[in-house]
Amino acid sequence: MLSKALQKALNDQIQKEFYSSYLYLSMAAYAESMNLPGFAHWLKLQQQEEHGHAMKFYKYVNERGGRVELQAIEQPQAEFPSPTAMFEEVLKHEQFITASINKLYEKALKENDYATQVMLQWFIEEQVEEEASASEILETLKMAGEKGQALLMLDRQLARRGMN
Ligand code: OFO
Repeated sequence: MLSKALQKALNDQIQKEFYSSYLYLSMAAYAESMNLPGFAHWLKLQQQEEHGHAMKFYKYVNERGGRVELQAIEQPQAEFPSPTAMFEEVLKHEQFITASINKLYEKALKENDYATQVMLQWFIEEQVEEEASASEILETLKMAGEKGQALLMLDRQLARRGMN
């Protein structure tokens, strides 16, 4: 059985994952408005992944006999100064999520909740990937600049992302 404190922390994390999903869909909408279909495609897949993260926590809380309580999701940012600025936000957000997962893990350690520690290991690994892919795109954007050919090529590259 999950402790009340851990159940609350997991419900908070479900909210953060749904917010991530909502934020990336908002970023996809921005990309569509900028005529960058490859960016939009990448962000929509990311949005689906985030939904999957939320549902992984949802399933886990239920499996442990806990109670899922969904929380309000705030309005995500809709406009960005540029695609680079948007990817700076992606990276910042992923770093925020990593910190949040780490805090959850610390809580599970303190409570000697081994099952939650094992479940969170998947997320700890996932966050390494999430930060790496955001920072790779951000670095490319910074190097290539945001004009013409280079941006178009990056957009084409992002269009090829498959579901991982
Ligand atoms: Fe982007 O990893 Fe979940 O939130």
